[in-house]
Order: sequence, then C-alpha cells, then structure tokens
Amino acid sequence: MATNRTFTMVKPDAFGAGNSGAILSMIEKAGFKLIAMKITRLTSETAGKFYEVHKERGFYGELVEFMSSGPIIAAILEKDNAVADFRKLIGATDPAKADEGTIRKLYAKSMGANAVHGSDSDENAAIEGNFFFSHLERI
Ligand code: FUP
Repeated sequence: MATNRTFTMVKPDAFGAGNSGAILSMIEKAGFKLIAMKITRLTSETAGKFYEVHKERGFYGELVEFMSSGPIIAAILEKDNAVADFRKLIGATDPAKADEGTIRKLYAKSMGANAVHGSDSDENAAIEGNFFFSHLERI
C-alpha cells in the first residue's frame, strides 16, 4: 500500500543555477507539504553511500562526483500517493524524455545533471529520509 511520504533533493545543477525557489514552488503548488528540509553538501563518501545501490553501474563514479560538486537541498514531502505522484511531477530521468511541464523538462540539463531526485518506492523514501534527517528535524 502506498504511504504518503517521499524524499527529494534539489541537485547541485539546479541549486547552482538559482532554480531552488522555482522548483520548491512547483512542489508546493502540486500539493506536497514540506515535512523536513535542509541545505547541505554531500562529500564523495556520503554521496557514494547514498547511491550505493548503483555501485556496479557505469555512471556511478560520475554520479558521485556530480552529487558532491555543490550544495543541495534535501527534503521530505507529504501527500497522498506521494512516491508515484512526485515521480510524475519530476518526469523521466532523461530530461529529453520528460513530459512537458515536469520539473526535469523545465530545469534539467542532462541525464546526470537532472535537477531533482525523487524516491522510487515507499521503502526507499523512508531509507533516504532517514539518511538526511533525525526525528527532531521533521514535523
Ligand atoms: P531516477 O530514479 O529517475 O533519479 O533515476 P535512477 O535512480 O535510475 O538514477 C539515479 C541517478 O543516476 C539519476 F538521477 C542520474 C544518474 N544516472 C545517470 O547519470 N546515467 C544513467 O544512465 C542513469 C542514471
């Protein structure tokens, strides 16, 4: 059964381009409530740990380097059907394949620098939220 929380990051490309506010505004306008949020910066160690599931993939090194290249915003979001609805709002991993009006269509530059992260399952949403936030840091 779907839970009502997901986890997102505004990635270094979007943060660096000054698109954080516009992206957070789209997220709130789509009905997601902010439950926890912080500006932070991943190191290659913490980015490597976050993306450990992709360790054997060819793009892992590049992904870790990119995700530790600048500040990010991490956030936990709440809405009915949060994981699936948020994946719809952000669009396909490759911005060239993302639907019109999605966050990645509007703000992503490439498959790697794709503006935002969105959890792909309820289980991963919980793991990823716990990676960044203690219980005192969320409402
Ligand atoms: P997504 O769930 O849409 O963020 O995509 P994945 O979990 O499949 O991939 C995680 C991140 O790895 C993507 F956001 C970007 C990067 N990636 C690449 O750089 N190249 C690829 O071929 C696939 C993913």
